[in-house]
Amino acid sequence: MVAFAAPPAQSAAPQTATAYRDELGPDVFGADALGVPQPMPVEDPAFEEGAPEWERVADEPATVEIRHGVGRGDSGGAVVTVPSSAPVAWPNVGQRTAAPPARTLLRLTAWVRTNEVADGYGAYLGIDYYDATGSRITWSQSGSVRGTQDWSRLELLGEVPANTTTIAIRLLLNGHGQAVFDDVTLEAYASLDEPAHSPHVRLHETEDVLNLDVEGVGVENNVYAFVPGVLTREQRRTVEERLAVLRPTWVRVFTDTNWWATAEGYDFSGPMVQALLADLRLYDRLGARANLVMWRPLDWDPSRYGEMADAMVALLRWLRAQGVGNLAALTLYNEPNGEFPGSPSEYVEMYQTVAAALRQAGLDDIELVAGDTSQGGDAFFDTVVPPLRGLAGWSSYHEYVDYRTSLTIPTLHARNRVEVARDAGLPRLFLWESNLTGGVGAGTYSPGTHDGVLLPERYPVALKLAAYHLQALAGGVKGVSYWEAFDMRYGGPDAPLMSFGMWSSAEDGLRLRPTYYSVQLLSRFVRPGATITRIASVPDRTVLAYGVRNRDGSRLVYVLNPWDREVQVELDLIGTGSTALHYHVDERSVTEAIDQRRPVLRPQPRRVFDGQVLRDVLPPESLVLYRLASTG
Ligand SMILES: [Ca+2]
Repeated sequence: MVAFAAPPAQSAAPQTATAYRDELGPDVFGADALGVPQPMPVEDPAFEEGAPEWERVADEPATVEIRHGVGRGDSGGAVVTVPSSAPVAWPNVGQRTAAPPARTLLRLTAWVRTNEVADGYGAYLGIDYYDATGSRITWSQSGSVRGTQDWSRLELLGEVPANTTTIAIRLLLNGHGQAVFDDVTLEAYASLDEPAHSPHVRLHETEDVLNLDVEGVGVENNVYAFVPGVLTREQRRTVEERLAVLRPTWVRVFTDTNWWATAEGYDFSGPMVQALLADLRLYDRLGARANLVMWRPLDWDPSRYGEMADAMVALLRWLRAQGVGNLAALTLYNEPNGEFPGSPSEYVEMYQTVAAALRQAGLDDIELVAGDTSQGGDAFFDTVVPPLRGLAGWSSYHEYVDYRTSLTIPTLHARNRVEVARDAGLPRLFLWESNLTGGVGAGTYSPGTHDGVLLPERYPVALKLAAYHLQALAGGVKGVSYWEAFDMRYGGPDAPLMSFGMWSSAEDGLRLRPTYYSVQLLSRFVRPGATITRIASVPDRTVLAYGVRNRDGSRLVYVLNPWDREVQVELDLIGTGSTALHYHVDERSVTEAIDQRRPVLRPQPRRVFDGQVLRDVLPPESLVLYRLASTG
């Protein structure tokens, strides 16, 4: 994440909580497709008239002007200028309009050109949602553009929350510099059907393939936890035992060239490289492939790309010489849209240099991961991923979802990234960092709290994250990864505690959290090479249900009930499966496992069912897994 992300953009007005319900219920349902849009009216969308409907929002010395000659093709445009003496805020040009019904999906697009935009989120689009009293309920925002870039198109998808009476579209500059906007469009799609509880649901397994050859579920791991002395022997054993239960298919690990590249040459004997070695050996034993992230490279300069490539090759060779067998991917820069100091073309050049060095060293079985952008990094992703076709093996992005909002936009965003990656010729897209966030005090190191409880300690958060991961995989993302395995400090004992973990820190007794069990139910059983299949549901949008076929022939069915009431299901299966091993997470079973400090979820008694129809009752707010076996 998170640790290194661009500052999140927000608007100045405070937000009320009226849009938010429980994180479960209808809010776990995403969307498969957008449908056909209808244009919504925008006055003077090309800034040719300076229409009074455009509000100009800026505090001096920042300015907002609509004028001729600055837009596309010398037409009119809107210019937001923030001199370096001005505070970084949210100056914008905006327009209000009556809101369409709740759950309507909106698409706002505009073109933007930037000049030396720095020190903030950048130039971007937003939609504010207001209730009848004029209070802002919440907002949606697009990705952003920073630096100096010629005309590019920004796009925002938003979902109208309940109780919205007015919306305002906004073209903003958060940072210093200048942004020019032009050619605004606003469209509304038909509202989605409201999900609803039904006491009885009929499910039919189909042969429809939703995603082929998926990689499964990975975790992020912090090398600092493996520095000698940070964990006791016993704690280390506990960590290993829990990771073994999770069986992550991938691990993503940060590295810093300062750990081994010194003025005198490479030195692999330092504590951080030794910790990296211990960490990678552990995951290697667990069968997880490793994605190394060159997180903090040498002092950055394009003239030193060769030196950077040599340092990475030296590390990879040394790790292999130590018997580390799971090195499979390499990412250059975490969240480069916020962290990479150069231009997109310099980023591409860096990948070209490192790709050539890997090839020359015979290390090109280690695949490069391109993109790896944080929220708001779509414009960067769209610029740098296509030129890396043929050089990188993977594309990647990160997403942290507000725990209170519906999954509609995040699931559509996953589908949008899948499409872009496919068009760019890098169709293997990994959601490399993901979690829910947005609690009180959320930020770089914490997802925040709700009613004083850290989000990953909340059972509803665990279930909603599983809903998100299932739908991202069904939407075409090849793998998802959880940020991050357990609470750890980045650095020494006084460094900040990263508290997104599936269990708490060593100093807090390594207490297990509900997310550990929901992640486990996916990571243990969805294996590399799996196919995700569609399960048809009548009625639709009462439960989430997906089929999984693993390469070894094992078949799984996941059904998620987000309601606070039971749902009876009748599941029509293909073929003649006749028994099912059956696991579930619900609040009771998870609380019991945590109280007993028991890392493994126990299966329920094996169910024998009559012919092809499995009948069951889903507990309230539960995720149920059926592992099917043929007896015939
Ligand atoms: Ca114009």
